[in-house]
Amino acid sequence: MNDRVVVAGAVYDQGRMLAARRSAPPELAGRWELPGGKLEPGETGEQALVRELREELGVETEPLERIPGEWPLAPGYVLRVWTARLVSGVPAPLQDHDELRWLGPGESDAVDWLDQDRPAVAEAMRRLPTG
Ligand code: 523
Repeated sequence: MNDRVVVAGAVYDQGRMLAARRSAPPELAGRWELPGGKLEPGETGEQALVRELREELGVETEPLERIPGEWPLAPGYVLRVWTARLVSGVPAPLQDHDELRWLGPGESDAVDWLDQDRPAVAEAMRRLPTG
């Protein structure tokens, strides 16, 4: 049985990485994540990521690299994460989120990440481009 894939992006801009606070469902609300969502049939991971970030944040992004690994979510779902570059737009919490925050080097512990996002967040912060 194949797990369904949830994609998420570590979006970089000006030497910082974007964190998003979930507003739903109740058991996840208030926790912070790398924004993203479920892969739809026929999409590549990169295509799903670009679509989800457009829908949820109103921005255009370019995927950079996949962070190696895959993390279990609710039964039947796994999380895959890419780094991405902000191409245009200013991120806004249009869906699923009620707050956004840009984190610079050393600031990743400033927010309460979902447990399942933490390994990818740590690696994405290590890869944070300077400037
Ligand atoms: N996660 C998660 N971390 C993370 C994301 C993007 C998602 O743990 N960085 C979990 C949260 C949900 C599931 O993955 O249990 C689906 O994510 P969601 O709700 O953001 O996916 P959508 O937006 O595709 O969901 P629908 O609105 O239900 O289609």
